[in-house]
Amino acid sequence: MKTKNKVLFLLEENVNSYISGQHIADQVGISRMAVWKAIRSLKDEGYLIDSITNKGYRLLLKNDILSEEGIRKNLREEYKNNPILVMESTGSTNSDAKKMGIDGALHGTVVVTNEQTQGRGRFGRTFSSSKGKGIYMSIIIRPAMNIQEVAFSTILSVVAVSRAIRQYTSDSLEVKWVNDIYANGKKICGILTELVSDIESGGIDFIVVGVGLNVNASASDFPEDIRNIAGSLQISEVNRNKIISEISMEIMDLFKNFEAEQIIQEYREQQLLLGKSIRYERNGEIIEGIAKDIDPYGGLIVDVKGNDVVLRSGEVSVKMSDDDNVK
Ligand code: BT5
Repeated sequence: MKTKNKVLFLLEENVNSYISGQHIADQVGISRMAVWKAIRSLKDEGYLIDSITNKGYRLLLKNDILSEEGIRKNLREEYKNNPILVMESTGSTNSDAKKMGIDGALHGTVVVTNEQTQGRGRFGRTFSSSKGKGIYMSIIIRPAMNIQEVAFSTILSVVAVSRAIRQYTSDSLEVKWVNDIYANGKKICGILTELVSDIESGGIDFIVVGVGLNVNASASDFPEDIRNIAGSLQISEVNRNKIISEISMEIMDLFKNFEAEQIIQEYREQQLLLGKSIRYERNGEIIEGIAKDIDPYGGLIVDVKGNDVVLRSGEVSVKMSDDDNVK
C-alpha cells in the first residue's frame, strides 16, 4: 500500500474525529513532513480533511469519493484481503472483470468505477452510468457450483443486492424478473451476471456479477429515453464505499452458502410481475400471458392461454404493457 493510502486508511478508520500528525507518523512509520505531504495530496484528490493545530487531522464523512481503503474498511475480517480495484472511469467493469478473471484474478475480486462509458445491460443494451451518481461494480466469483446451479446466480445476486440496499430506502423494494430492482415504481438497479466457462473441463471457470445501482441520480442524469422509468435511492448523506462493501459481502456470503428454497421464496415475495399481464418475445414473436409464479430454479411461470410456459433467464425480454418500455 502506498504511504498516502496508509494515511487515508487511518483517517477512514477514525472518520469524523481528529488524529494527531504524530500518531499518523508513528502508525505509518513516516516523518511528520511526509504525513503533511500525504494529507495535501489527499486534499488535492478531493478528500475533505480539516486540520487544527494541537488536534491533528480529521476526515469528514461528507465526502463520497470511491477508494479502495474506504471499501476495505467496511469489509468483515474474512473479506478484508480481497483484491479491490477502483477506477475513475472505464468502459464496463464487467468487461474489465472478465479480462481479469481470464488472467487469473482471485475469487472475490471487486472492480469498481466512478463512471462507465460503455455500461452494459443484457442483450447488448446500455446501462447508463453517469459520473459519481451511482455504483458500478463487478465481482469475480469462482463458485463451488455445478453448471445447473449457475443458472441460479442471477436470482442469488438480486436477492443479495436487495438485502444490502434495503436499509437505504424507506420505499419497499421490488424485484422484476429476472435482474432488476425497483423502488417506488422505478428501476434503481440492474444486475448482469456473466459466466465464463472452461472449455476443456466443460465446467465453470468463473462468474462476473455486475451491479449498477443509481444512488443519487436525478432525472437529468439519465438519458431522455429512460427518464420516466429510472429512479434512484436518494440518500441524504451518501457513502458509496460502504454500500459497495455491503453489496460485496452479501453477494459473497450467498454464493458461499445458500438455501435455494429460501432464496426463491425471498425473490418471489418481492416479485412485482406476479399476477400481471406481460408480453415477451421468443424467436421474433410477441407472446402475451399472465405471470403466475417463480419456479424452484428461478424461471418465470407464465400462463399463456391456459398453458403454463416457463421462461428462463437470458432467453426473453419482458414488457409489462404497451406504454411501458421496461425490459
Ligand atoms: C441491466 O440490464 O439492467 C443490467 C445492468 C448491469 C449494469 C452493471 S454496472 C456494472 C457492470 N458493468 C457493466 O457493464 N454492466 C454491469 P437490462 O435488464 O438489459 O436493462 C437495460 C435497460 O435498463 C436499458 O435498456 C434501459 O431501458 C434501462 N436502463 C439503462 N440504464 C439505466 C439506469 N441507470 N437505471 C435504470 N434503468 C436503466
